[in-house]
Amino acid sequence: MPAPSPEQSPAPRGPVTPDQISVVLPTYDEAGNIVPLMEGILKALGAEVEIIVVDDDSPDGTAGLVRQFAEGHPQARLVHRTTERGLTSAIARGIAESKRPVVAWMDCDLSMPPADLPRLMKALEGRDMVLGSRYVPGGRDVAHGPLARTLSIIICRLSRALLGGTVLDMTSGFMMGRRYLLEDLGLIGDYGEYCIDLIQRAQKQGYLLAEVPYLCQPRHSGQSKTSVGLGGFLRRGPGYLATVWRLWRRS
Ligand SMILES: Nc1nc2c(ncn2[C@@H]2O[C@H](COP(=O)(O)OP(=O)(O)O)[C@@H](O)[C@H]2O)c(=O)[nH]1
Ligand SMILES: [Mg+2]
Repeated sequence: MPAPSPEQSPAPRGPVTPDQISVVLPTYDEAGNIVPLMEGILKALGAEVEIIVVDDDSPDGTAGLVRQFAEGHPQARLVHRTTERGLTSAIARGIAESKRPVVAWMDCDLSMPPADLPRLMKALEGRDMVLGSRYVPGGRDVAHGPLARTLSIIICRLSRALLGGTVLDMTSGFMMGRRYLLEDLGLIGDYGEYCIDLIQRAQKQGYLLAEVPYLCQPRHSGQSKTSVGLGGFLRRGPGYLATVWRLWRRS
């Protein structure tokens, strides 16, 4: 389905307010991060926002902390999965659980500052999807070492060179999109690959995207689920390259 023209659906790209937004938080073992993150989201966007945590039965008790938090904060709710595992499917589940016209999602290790959400919300006016970017002017990655940063930049540059489009941070994962786009395109692929795939298909369909610079911080507490550096690249790299190849072949 081509991108909606302004006449077709009411205010498809109108200004966005927190009561229109659900923030989806995919968690696996984020007990040391999830409460400060939820507090940061409520501080940044106010009490009207909705928070949906999708936890895959984390052994560190993340789910229990969310339940406790939700008792005092009705904006927050937990989706506790015990038979499914995976970042992309957790985000897709959160989008399906939300009933609001705008859905945001972000990593839950405090590498993506909740204080930047209002800037994404502002940038969504006149657009269909926005993403936090490490690679536009003003953006930076201080979370990963030089090798991981270089490998990430290579993947992003290669994606853009082969797939076209204007987006620099093709593996952002810090996103805010309108429901019609998310329902039209859906999420395909594991881990960060879904991001390359979603951005490429959205641009190809004529949806309007924008990047908002942010400073990607080191993980606050707990372990990375992808392991950085060469190990992470060898584990995740082939999947990214296969996704770029698949999209390129189809483009
Ligand atoms: N629900 C769910 N979340 C996951 C899973 N794997 C990773 N995550 C979450 O995905 C986000 C990114 O993971 P992270 O370990 O920070 O990846 P890195 O930044 O690439 O090192 C974090 O919020 C994780 O808790 C999973 O299997 N299920
Ligand atoms: Mg991380």
